Amino acid sequence: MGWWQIAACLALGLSVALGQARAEEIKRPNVLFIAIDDLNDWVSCLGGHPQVETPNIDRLAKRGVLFSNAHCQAPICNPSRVSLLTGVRPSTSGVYDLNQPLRRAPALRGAVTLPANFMASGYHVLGRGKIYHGKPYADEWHDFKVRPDARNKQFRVKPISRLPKIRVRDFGPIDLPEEQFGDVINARWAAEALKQDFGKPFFMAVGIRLPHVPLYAPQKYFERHPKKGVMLPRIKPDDLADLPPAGVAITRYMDKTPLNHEAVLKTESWHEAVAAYLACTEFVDHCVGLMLDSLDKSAHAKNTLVVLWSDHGWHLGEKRLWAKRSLWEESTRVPMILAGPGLAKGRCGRPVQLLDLYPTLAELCRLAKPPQTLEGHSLLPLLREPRAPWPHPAITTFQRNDHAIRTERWRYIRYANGDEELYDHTTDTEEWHNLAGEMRFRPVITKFRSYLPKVNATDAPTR
Ligand SMILES: [Ca+2]
Ligand SMILES: [Ca+2]
Repeated sequence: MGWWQIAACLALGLSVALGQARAEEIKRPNVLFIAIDDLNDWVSCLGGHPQVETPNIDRLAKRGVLFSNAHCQAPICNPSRVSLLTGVRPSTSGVYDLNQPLRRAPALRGAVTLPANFMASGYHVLGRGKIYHGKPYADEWHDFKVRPDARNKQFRVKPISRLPKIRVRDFGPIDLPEEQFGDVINARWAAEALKQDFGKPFFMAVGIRLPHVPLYAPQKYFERHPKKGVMLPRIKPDDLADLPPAGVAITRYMDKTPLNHEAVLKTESWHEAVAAYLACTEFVDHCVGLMLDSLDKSAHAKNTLVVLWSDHGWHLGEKRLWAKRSLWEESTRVPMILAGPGLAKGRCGRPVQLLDLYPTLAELCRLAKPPQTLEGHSLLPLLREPRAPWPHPAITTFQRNDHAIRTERWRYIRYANGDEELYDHTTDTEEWHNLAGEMRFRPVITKFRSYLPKVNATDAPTR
């Protein structure tokens, strides 16, 4: 038995006792925790793209708090999810990239993850799909599978797009009934599971894989977006001219992969790629709807907190980038909604972080205090009053010592080599005009430098 299991057993024993005592005080809410992979702000309630229609995510937003200025802590799957699930920043854990498992990071030794904490705090903990990047830790769940129970056939498709043939970066409609898509299979599993009585509160996590590439969805979702009518994101032709060298370097990282901007232009695939992202996002919204419909009809309808989030955003040609791995708004801004009993309804523009979810759920569900320091802030003040004061910025870290700081007005970026960028969102929501070189903004930059994380941990071990 390793240190982790021993710690988990001790925590479990302790908090089972605590949990039983508390259960008698007041009923704790169930949690339906919906994780979406690579979904940027192209959902209708966030206004990121004028043609997208996401009625189910919108109706969830209407019955809770929609955080319209929410940001990931790392613009890549694994470090974003590790940060959310431990409540620890990438710059503290040293988990910056894909192949750094949570349990190999010395700074996370003994950390109790969010699902482990729910289990130790007396919840029934179950899930499907992608919650962690890679396999979940079996000892944190009563019932979990990454892969759908039924066989899904979407992974047998030959590449469709005109880009160099590689399935993992591909996009297009595939002629399969929706029942054979993994996300539908998992959403239907959740819809069924929500009909059950677990005899105690539950934490149910459902990870939806789309709109992660390959961007495959049933034909009917593509029919809504014929490529000729699709609107491309707005681009400033000389947008890169005012970037410092470290920023320019980031705009080149996709060049050696099949889905790069030159290849998209050369094969005239931009419209189709945007259409595919829109189609897949609307298909994701359909999956969210399957779960919400079932929840609404279930006995849990009035006592379930729904948390919806995406692990980071996605570029579709802005700053000639495809995918993520940048410190600009396209990569860091994420949909984040909390709706449930006793929470306010409204839109909140305060800068908040996925990192804030652990302390928020810990407070709302009265979880055990974990051994690690939670570096986010409970959102409860904003869940009660979305316009409440909020002094904290949102901080995103990309690799070691590259950080972005987002407030309501500004985005400040500082790379490890000292290069800086500054954008004023009151006049420049596209982040086209880098103001870092202008003398009049020196005081703003000086203030933002003081917000930078003080620790920049060395890289955690790889697998
Ligand atoms: Ca992702
Ligand atoms: Ca620019």
